[in-house]
Amino acid sequence: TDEAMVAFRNYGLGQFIHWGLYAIPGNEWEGVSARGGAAASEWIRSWRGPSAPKDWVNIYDNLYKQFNPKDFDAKRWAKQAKEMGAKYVIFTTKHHDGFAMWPTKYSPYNISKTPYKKDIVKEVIDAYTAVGIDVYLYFSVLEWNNPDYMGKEPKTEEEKKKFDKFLKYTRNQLLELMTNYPQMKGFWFDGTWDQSWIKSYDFTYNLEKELREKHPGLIIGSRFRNDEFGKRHFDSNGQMLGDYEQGWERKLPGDITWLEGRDWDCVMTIPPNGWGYMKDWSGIYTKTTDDIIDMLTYSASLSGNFVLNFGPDGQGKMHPEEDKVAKELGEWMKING
Ligand code: JFZ
Repeated sequence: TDEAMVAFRNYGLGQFIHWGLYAIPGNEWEGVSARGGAAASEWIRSWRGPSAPKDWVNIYDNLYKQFNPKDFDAKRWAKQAKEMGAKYVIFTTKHHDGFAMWPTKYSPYNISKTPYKKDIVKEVIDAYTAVGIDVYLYFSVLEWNNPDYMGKEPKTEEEKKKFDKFLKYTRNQLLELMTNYPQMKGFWFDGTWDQSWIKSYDFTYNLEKELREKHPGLIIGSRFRNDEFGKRHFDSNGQMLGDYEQGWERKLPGDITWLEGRDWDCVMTIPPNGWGYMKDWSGIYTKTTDDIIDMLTYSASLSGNFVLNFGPDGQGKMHPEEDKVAKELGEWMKING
């Protein structure tokens, strides 16, 4: 609806949170850094090569048995985001590893199976909503550990059956999220770069329609139905996809002709790459609060939302450098926001 879009346009500053099982290793395992093998810490499950621990995928897929964040307090996060001046938050409900941070009925690989047990998505939504911050849900369609997921077009009858099952599963989870958390404002889709997904045009077209019908005012980014990097997203009829362009990731739009008639967001990390928790920030160039303010004001001048990422650790605490930027940015926002 227009009203929801007006709210989106007025956000200016948002917070992204990448939190999941990848927070436990924090881009290293038993003292060995995965930086060479998996550039982004939330991609550590795909750590390969000689530095990777033996049986790594299996170790990773069992990390959920240790997930019990003793310092997690969604209210503290929400307070920090509020003080920073964020008007909306995007929270990872499920990243590429397939682990659900809510107790989904559709997969056993979810938060209820951890020692923590409680519904983290609910805690985040309740805490942020209580302080007046809108909540968007990050959702990766791609799932590395789902046997029904294929990174290619299904060809054989068996593959087609699997793929169909996967599409139904995806639909179920999205409807479940909207039903469980009616306060949610939108989805931030990811992992739709897989060709078989993109080509099942009818499915995504119909699903987007259904999601909108069931949740009036729902905001969906351009990536749901296509994810060609560095391009504006259109469907085969030349129709722009989604409510806003999700194209700019860790970079600001250079070619501003792209922005004509289009709302947009830019999501940004403080380290060069890596969205999940990284223990060791030494030896990398991290953005200063001044860098962030430059990017934020540039985005605002072109009517885009700037979304700053945080990757809490396995216990639920932000990295000290993130705390510092949040505090300094908040001081600036109080005067200039
Ligand atoms: C994706 C994820 O793979 C990553 O882990 C993180 O969650 C990030 C927010 O999104 O990575 C991407 C997706 C799209 C682009 C680049 C990285 N892109 O459009 O350039």
